Amino acid sequence: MSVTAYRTCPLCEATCGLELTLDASGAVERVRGDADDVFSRGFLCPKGVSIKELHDDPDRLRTPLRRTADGSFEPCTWDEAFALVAAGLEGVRARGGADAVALYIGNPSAHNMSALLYARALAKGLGTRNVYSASTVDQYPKQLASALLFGTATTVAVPDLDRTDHLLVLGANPLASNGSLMTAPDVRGRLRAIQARGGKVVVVDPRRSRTARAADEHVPIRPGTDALLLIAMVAVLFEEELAAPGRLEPLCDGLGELRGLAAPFAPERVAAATGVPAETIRRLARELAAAERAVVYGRMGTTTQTFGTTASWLVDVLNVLTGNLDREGGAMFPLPAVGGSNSRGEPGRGRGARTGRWSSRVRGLGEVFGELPVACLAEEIETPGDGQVRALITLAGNPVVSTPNAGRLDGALASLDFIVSVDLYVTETSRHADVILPAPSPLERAHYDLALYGFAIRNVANYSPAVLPMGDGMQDEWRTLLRLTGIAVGQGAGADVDAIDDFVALDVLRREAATAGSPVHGRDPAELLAALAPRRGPERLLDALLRTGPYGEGFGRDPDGLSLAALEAAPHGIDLGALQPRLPDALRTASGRIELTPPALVADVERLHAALDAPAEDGAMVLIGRRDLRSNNSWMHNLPLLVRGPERCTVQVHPDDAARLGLTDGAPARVRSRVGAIELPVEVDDAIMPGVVSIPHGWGHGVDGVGWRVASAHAGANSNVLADELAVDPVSGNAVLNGIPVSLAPAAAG
Ligand SMILES: Nc1nc2c(c(=O)[nH]1)N[C@H]1C(S)=C(S)[C@@H](COP(=O)(O)OP(=O)(O)OC[C@H]3O[C@@H](n4cnc5c(=O)[nH]c(N)nc54)[C@H](O)[C@@H]3O)O[C@H]1N2
Ligand SMILES: Nc1nc2c(c(=O)[nH]1)N[C@H]1C(S)=C(S)[C@@H](COP(=O)(O)OP(=O)(O)OC[C@H]3O[C@@H](n4cnc5c(=O)[nH]c(N)nc54)[C@H](O)[C@@H]3O)O[C@H]1N2
Ligand code: SF4
Ligand SMILES: [Mo]
Repeated sequence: MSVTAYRTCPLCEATCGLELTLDASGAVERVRGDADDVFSRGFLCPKGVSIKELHDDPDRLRTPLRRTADGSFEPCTWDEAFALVAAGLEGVRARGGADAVALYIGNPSAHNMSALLYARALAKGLGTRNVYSASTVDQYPKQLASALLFGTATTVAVPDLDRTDHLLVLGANPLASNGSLMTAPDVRGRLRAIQARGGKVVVVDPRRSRTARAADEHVPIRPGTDALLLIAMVAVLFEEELAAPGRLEPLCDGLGELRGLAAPFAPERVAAATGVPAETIRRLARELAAAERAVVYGRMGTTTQTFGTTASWLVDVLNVLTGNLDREGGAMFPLPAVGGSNSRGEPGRGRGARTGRWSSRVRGLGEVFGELPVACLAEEIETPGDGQVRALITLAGNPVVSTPNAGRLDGALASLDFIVSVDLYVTETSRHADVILPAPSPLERAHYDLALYGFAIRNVANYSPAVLPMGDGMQDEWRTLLRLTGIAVGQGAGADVDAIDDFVALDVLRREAATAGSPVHGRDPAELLAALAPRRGPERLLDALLRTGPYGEGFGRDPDGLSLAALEAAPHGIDLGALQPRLPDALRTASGRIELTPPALVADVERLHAALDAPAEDGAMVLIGRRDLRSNNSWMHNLPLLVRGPERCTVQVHPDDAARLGLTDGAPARVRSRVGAIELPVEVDDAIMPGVVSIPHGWGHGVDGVGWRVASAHAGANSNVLADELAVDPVSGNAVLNGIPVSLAPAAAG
């Protein structure tokens, strides 16, 4: 007899509902899209299907590992593992202080309730300034720009895909990535619907991506020059009197200053640098202004580049100037059921963004949202002195593949005194660990998208309980994180996890009870905690947050409101409706206004002037990345379903460049940058613009000691060996992963 279970897919940001069929033994027989899911309506992609292979993967860790004298790993018990961790971390802290322990938090933690709810306790317990994450090789420029404009890092305006008539996409390829900072299952279907209702989709990208192919227009652009294109569009709006913020005008600070800032960047001046003809830039601006409901959306190509924060800012400046911010069919602010940073406390005003409260020790790059840029990690490990990093905790991250100057970081990790990795596999990173603590498979844990619903194009809430019982010898990841927290706060390896969990939950309720406007303002936190019994762990916290959230039942105040029990009764999710205008209430700037010209971004306009005056050398090549539908950063190449078919880790080169450089389709090329070199097959392809080459990230599994047998057989090369750790967006410290200067030459075959 088979059983059906429903589960939100945790593998990308789209949050698709999966329908799993299990046989009597609990083995997964089939994975399909859940046709009744309120958001995804049956959509899924090949990665969703591969959740079965992920669960069954024989290389996935099912017991803690410890390093042996000969450098290999052996299984050990959890108690043995934590005793080693306690000794390792305590030794490093005794010698070097709190900052000697670094924490790196990777991408899957954003899809994981345990990490989202408990990693902060760990970081706080460690008390280190050396907190790093995948966010500084990703979206921090967008979040920083949003925080400067609107007040918090998660007040990010997302495209109202289902109601817009005109979508201008820069540097995103949602047909491969399934969307990012735009949670939307089935982006392809939603883009087709825009076209079907007579709207237009335009994609600005150095490469004719899948999304560009599906669009009405593809505009090739020189990597790293989006900010120039965008500021020229701003200039056109002012010059041609098309700027019309409408309802928001009285709420905006800096409109006049913007006009002056943009004026020198006429399209005719930026055309050469961007590679976009002036007439095209003018038309893009006019079409955006003329469309009934339009939205500009930028992602990886606009954030992980030298003008990441400034480009992200200008995206929203265009949304404001065309009257499309916070209106239907424009760029809107979701109101998630849980975790919203702009729905608590006093509406319409807040502390605003605070950054640079401390700086990295070696290079002096500023803190952003409590983290230091991961581009600094290797030097913080290698450079002696007070505060030198000597130990590392990695949580759901693979920085040796994912972060710049991967070769240097790989060497730096080998020099550390102690590393503990919480992961599913022995990866390029965790192979350096002294102890690896396994995390359960996605099917062994409950799920709620605490982070991603904050970026969703509809307000949705969907909870999935664990599909399968925990395997023998596994433990919940939140328990692992709290045991690490116990060690961090000096309670040692034997700390009482349940007591720490009670403390964390009580703390959440205490803060809620102290917040004016909260439905539980003034109530007794201990009594609220008792009302959540017998739940504990992430479920208890989730229930507390749902009940006190904007749709919550308020601990008895509104019987029709949300609680975890309400979500448990709705396995296909609860649709909370289309996005609604939320300004001015959602603002959390100190001024209570939209701060359109934050000083840090105004100052960066100087660099834009300099970029205009420094044209690219003839024949110079730059590297950009590329995502593939059947890949997911560094860690899903071990699944046979996803690595089938022709090799995908290739360097794509335009035919003219291939001819000029003597490169042949299928033959190996050597690609070199300031910091490293790799070899990989050439793919001659006119989809990429001349002067630009593309290599996907996340590969390079052919190193000694990884526990990925399938991935090792499809190794590819690590593109971040080429990424320069000194190249960062100076405003956010985010790494430049798109627009890396490289040279190419044929490599000796074989
Ligand atoms: N050149 C270049 N570099 C890039 C990018 C690019 O476009 N170009 N993209 C960047 C981006 S956007 C990102 S987000 C980063 C990703 O960077 P990282 O987050 O560092 O790397 P991932 O490949 O996502 O590795 C995730 C790790 O988490 C483990 N894992 C998976 N699920 C779980 C879980 O539930 N619990 C635990 N504990 N572990 C789990 C996996 O086994 C894997 O080892 O890479 C960045 N690097
Ligand atoms: N299949 C798959 N899906 C994924 C992931 C994955 O690895 N594989 N990773 C997930 C993660 S962690 C993230 S953050 C998201 C990312 O989601 P997206 O941002 O949609 O992903 P990318 O495919 O990196 O899209 C970046 C695009 O920018 C273009 N580009 C490069 N440089 C520039 C530039 O200077 N200007 C402009 N305008 N364009 C440029 C590239 O050619 C590429 O098409 O995807 C998520 N989904
Ligand atoms: S699109 Fe994303 S969420 Fe949906 S099935 Fe694929 S990986 Fe899972
Ligand atoms: Mo990412």
